[in-house]
Amino acid sequence: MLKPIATATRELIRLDGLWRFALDEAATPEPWSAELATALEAPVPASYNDVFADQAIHDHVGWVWYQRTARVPRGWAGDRVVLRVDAATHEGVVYVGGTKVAEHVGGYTPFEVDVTDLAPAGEEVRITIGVNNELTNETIPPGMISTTAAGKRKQGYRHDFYNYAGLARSVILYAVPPVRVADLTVTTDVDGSTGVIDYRVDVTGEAEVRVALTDAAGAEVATADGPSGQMTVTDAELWRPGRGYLYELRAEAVVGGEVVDVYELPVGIRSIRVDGALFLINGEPFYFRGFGKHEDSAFRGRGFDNVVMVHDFSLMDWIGANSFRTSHYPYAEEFLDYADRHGIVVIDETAAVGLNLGLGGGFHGGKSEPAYSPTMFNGNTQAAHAQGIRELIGRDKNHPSVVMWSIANEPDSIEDGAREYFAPLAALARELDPSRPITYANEYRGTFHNDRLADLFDVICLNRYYGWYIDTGDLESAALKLEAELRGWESTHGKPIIITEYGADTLAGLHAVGTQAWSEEFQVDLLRTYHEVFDRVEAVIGEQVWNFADFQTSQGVIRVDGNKKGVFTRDRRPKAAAFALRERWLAVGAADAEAGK
Ligand code: BDP
Repeated sequence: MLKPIATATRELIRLDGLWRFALDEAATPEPWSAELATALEAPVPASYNDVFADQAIHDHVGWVWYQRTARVPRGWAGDRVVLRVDAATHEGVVYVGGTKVAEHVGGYTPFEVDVTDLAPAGEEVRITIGVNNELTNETIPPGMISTTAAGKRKQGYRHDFYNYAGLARSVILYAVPPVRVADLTVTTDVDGSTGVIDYRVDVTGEAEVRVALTDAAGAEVATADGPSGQMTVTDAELWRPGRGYLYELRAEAVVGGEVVDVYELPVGIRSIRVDGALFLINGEPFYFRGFGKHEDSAFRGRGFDNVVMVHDFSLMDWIGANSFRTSHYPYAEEFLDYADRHGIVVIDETAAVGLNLGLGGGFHGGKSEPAYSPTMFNGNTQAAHAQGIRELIGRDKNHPSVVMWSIANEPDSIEDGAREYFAPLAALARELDPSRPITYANEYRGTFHNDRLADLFDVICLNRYYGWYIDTGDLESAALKLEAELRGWESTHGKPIIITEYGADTLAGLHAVGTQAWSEEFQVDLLRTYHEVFDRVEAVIGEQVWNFADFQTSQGVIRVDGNKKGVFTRDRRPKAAAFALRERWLAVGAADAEAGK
């Protein structure tokens, strides 16, 4: 799905700003049919939960309503007008005037609809968007709704981050020509010093297709005709980690010799391969240094904010990180655009987190029923998961920064049914994108002895908490168990291993001379202990600390105002571990640079 952009033939307006806002119970039965009667105004983009000083809004379970008017620009006459919602978490329904125009399930991927007939050029239209935050055993991520003793509806879930909801990303109205470029798919490879670009252009209507590639200085370096084909660039400037060189692919739809539509896509030429236990980018072994992150900040919840994003990338640069995982859902596409331009490597994850009854926030939970069963994670869950994979790949397939798809975080990988659930999903991801490796992030109960999924994937990603949830405070035992386990995975699978989570909750400002869980010194010691092991095990090709920053979770006895495993606090101040990581990562980065990587 193409990101809306402005070109010579396309225009867009963002409907960001303040929208009228009401909880469903405070609204009339058909809130779309008239002006929403409310005193509340909610910012878009933002999660609504932390914006108001109102516990009922913070804890709300169910539908909320956003509404505003927008004037369709006069100049759009003759164009198709499309309304796009970048994210409605977790389910959205859209009305233009009194007409329902779109419904969508899945809180972290965009949806759009042609509203030309209801939004004539020059007219003002009323747009109403309903957003529902409910999670069930058949949604991705899953959850469960109960009623409290006091009679209130309560949303439970098995993932360790707050269920922020609302319109967390932009809402966009845009104009495109009736005959147009509908989608573009680009994959690249490297052959010696030649860059190879395979492209496919899908067109709405009847048109010829012309394609041209320009370099960063604007010089045309290759052209092609036809809806699909190959272009080559001699002496190509490659997209590399740390240097996000981008060409631009310009796709034109041509009717009777006239260019009726133009779409421009940044293209990074690079190759990705897994070879034995190596992860190769442009034929060079790549070592992942970085974090599992969250879209999370004060007031905004999961709301997209350029300030927070640029600051986070700046801190990642400062600390020497070269990569991150979009744990545990697809992030705003702006993150990938930025990573493309700056050469940051991304593991792109679906929202499939919490498909596991044996875990809760990293803890071994009480488990009473099978995970993969008609009443728990069933065929409908799997269908929603498949749709999440389609939408993730559909949106992000052209980003050079994305080097691997992670199709789930910590699902149950050991029970009956796990393989039947995951094999078709792994096959689907491969079919949709044969050009990238796939993985899933494994939790500690799935060992190299009993895991039933690893062979379906290319890279083994492990989330491990020795010294924290297991053997708390005992780093000697942690090192022994970690090394034994990594060597086991290495010898049984012979695949690359990335530790996609390791870390310790740490209270900024708590210091201790001796070993003391929660202190800043302990976080430093735990990370160092893991690093010593990683450096001894050859198959380990990456370390991503959990987490970049402290983040909000649901309330619970193991969380104090959220998860504190951040290397930075929630307001992005460094804990001691930030300096320790910086020392290690800048040294490794410098060694890589010297070796020409
Ligand atoms: C892992 C989860 C992650 C949690 C982390 C933790 O993948 O989302 O936040 O544990 O407990 O199980 O900190």
